Amino acid sequence: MTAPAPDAPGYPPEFAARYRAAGWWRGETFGQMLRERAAAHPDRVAITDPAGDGRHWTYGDLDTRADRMAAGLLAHGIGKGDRVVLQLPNIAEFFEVVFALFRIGALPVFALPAHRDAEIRHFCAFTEAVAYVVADVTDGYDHRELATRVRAGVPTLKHVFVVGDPGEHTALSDVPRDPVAIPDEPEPHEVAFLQLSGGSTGVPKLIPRTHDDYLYSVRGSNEICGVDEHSVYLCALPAAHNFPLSSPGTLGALHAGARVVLAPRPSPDVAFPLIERERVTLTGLVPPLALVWLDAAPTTPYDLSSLEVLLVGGAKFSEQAARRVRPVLGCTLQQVFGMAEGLVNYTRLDDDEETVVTTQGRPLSPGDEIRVVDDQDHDLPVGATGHLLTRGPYTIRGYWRAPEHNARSFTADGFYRTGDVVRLTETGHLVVEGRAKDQINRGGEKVAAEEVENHILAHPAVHDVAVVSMPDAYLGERTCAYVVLRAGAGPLRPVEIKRFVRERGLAAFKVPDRVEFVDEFPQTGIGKVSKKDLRAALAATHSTEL
Ligand code: J2J
Repeated sequence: MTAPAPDAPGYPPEFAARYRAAGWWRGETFGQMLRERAAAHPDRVAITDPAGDGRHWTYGDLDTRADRMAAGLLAHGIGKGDRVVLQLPNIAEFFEVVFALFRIGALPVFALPAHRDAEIRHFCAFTEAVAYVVADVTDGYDHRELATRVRAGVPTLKHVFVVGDPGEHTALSDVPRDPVAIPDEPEPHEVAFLQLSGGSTGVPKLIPRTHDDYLYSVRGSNEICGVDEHSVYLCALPAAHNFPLSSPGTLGALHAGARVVLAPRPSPDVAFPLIERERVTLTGLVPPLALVWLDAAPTTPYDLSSLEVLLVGGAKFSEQAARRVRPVLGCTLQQVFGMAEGLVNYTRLDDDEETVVTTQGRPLSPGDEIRVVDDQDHDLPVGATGHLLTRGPYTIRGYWRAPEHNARSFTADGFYRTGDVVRLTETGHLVVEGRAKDQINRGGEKVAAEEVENHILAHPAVHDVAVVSMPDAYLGERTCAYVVLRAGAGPLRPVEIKRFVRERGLAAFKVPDRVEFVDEFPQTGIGKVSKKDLRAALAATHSTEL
């Protein structure tokens, strides 16, 4: 009898030994990290949350709150290995809950605020989550109602904790208890949380990250981005996303003993006053937001002079826009090409300007192994464009509970197939040239074509569908759904398809931006839909509209 596949494929022992010997994995957990920082400088502010009347939590406050929340969660029967789906906006409670879960060894599943019924139901059901944590109402949307619907269909889901007015659920503020000894503390090599993959398949895959590997990526990022105890990091993107969480992000800032400032929204009207008031020194943005900031900065009355570093990543930042960062914002640009699965590349603070504006950086770690290969997995010479494969001390060896998918997404010797098409320069920097995965990168928000296609296919009048990217001046790409209707199905308007998708409970950013009805798709030689031809048709017909 063969043993059941583990939930999370681990690092082979010889690699783990090498990563420890190199000092990359230090045998520390996130819970211990916060404990040490709180002991070293209890009165230093860790988190500034401008919501409401504004709150400043010191390292001592955060540590105590995490302990009390951990005790309360244990009292609710939540313990090591349990999954807890977390869907919170950028508020201080996010960190209170995350560190409490880290301490008891329960695994946060990092949902995004934009997710709706379809995604949340999947995360809760697939992970057999025991709890779901939400804020009452965000941006006019009532998450308590969503929680009620999800709970009705997911038998494992015993608790819904709500920040604010709990309605029929439990108020998060009622959970904390007097601290207790943690019965079974997590080990550094164990999985700390499940991050979401951008994905190219029917449902998003879950990414198991360990304390050891993630702490290394955070520490390494701090070194590269110059984060120290004097830094002030503005969290402008959704806190749960891998980029603002770890590159170097809020966890980097907390690791360095620095301060995190939470922006409820990333727009200049919210972020610029916060930069001035809190003397923010660095932040991370996706390219469309960076463009908005670049346009708003010249006329802003706010003083942005404290800003030293702007990280831009998540999607390709155009060279033209990259060149404007220093003159307009007066700070250093760092391009970051990262992925929740692991590998993160940064341009360095001392790279020359040409490298900073024309490349997406080089790997964080000397332990990152990079291969650029052709369609048959043969290595290509430096300078040639091909598929990026990677393996290293903070890149996963497999998705959570996905053995078949893992066999496709990883090589036999453990390299992750990123789905990105890149070119290496002589200096070891990477230039992202395109993508082989069936995904649309909508300004940093990833849309898996197959996921949206499956929802559209559920429409009774739809015979077939292909979702592809179309070029967009602001977002880089938007989504277009080509739809073939069933014979005899009445004429349909694009808005009806969009509404149908929205009503199935998909995040708004996945609703197709455009719907085109066609009689048939262009075919490849082997009878598959040619998405390449569909994309080319869109580029030809719509590029003049941009
Ligand atoms: C082109 N494509 C990029 C870039 C990511 C830091 C920064 C970003 C992410 C992230 C992250 C890109 N130029 N600069 O996790 O820690 C595309 C690639 C990549 C995918 C990963 C981090 N930066 N991309 O974006 O898991 O296609 O992580 O494989 O959301 O985004 O997406 P995600």
